[in-house]
Amino acid sequence: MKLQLETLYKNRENVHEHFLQDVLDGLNQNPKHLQSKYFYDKKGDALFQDIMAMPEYYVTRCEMDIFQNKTKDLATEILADGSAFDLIELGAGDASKSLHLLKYLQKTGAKFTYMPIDISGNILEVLHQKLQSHIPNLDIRLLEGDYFEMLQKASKVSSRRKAVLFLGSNIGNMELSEASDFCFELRKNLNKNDIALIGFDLKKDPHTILNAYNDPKGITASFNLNLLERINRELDGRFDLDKFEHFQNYDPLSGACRSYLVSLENQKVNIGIHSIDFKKDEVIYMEVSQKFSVEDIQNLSVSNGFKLNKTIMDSKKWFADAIWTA
Ligand code: AVJ
Repeated sequence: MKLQLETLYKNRENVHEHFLQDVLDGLNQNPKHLQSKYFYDKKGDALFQDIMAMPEYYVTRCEMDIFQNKTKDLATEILADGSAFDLIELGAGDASKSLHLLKYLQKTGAKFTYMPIDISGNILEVLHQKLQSHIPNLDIRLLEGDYFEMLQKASKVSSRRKAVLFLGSNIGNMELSEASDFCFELRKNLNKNDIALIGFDLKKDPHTILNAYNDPKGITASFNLNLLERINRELDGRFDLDKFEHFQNYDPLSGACRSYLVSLENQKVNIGIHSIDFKKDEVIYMEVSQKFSVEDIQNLSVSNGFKLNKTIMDSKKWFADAIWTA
């Protein structure tokens, strides 16, 4: 296996500075806000694994159903005219879904390089090990960093046709306007006939959705609270975790499923030399997990210059992988 690790973050100091600045900016806003991209440190990665194993969290299983049972449909779209290509995965994580696609593509004899991009170097290491044992002859190039910076990097090192995967309803973690901006930016980074394959969690029974983010064991709560712990660990924060409580909400009209941490009392929290005031019942808005209708998906593609090729759903029709052509 050929392997190269590209990273923007050779300089760890730099990462730390960004994290601190984003945290302070977010907590000085009204309403207070923390960015969910910071959930994924080592402990956050592990907690997300626990979330995916919960019976209530259907999202991963539904998309897995597509990747296991509709692999051929996915591959046909990606192989397109049969020319060599780069298969770029944004936010690859442990790539447990794409593994099925990679194996299938490998078997067809297709000529391609797999380029997983993830913000977590830690998870890329795990992924590297896994790919080595599962698909020995896979051409792979790991890219650690932000999506578009790494997408541009990918374009610099190769001029082949691109197929970009953005799975797992990761697009749902953006506000709708941000998701649209993201699609526009993605389109700008692609050439005509390149492909985007994007995973969307679909609007469905509101109870089913709320339960997936409001589990009785409190795993999702720990996942949220871990960001405060991370601030304590990495930024010399003094959050008392017992003084914040997870609150989840799903609005079936907008499709927004949002998580918050509620301050249980008036309190002042120090972060290094800085200090932030919280009123009792004041919330920190943590994350949106946006749900889409098939029509929402169509609008998103067309309004950002893509052609909607095909939408592939799981057997329950709870999740959709949309394939767009630039
Ligand atoms: C990683 C974005 C797919 O929003 O469903 C799971 C993250 N947050 N439970 C999602 C998450 C709380 C997850 N994604």
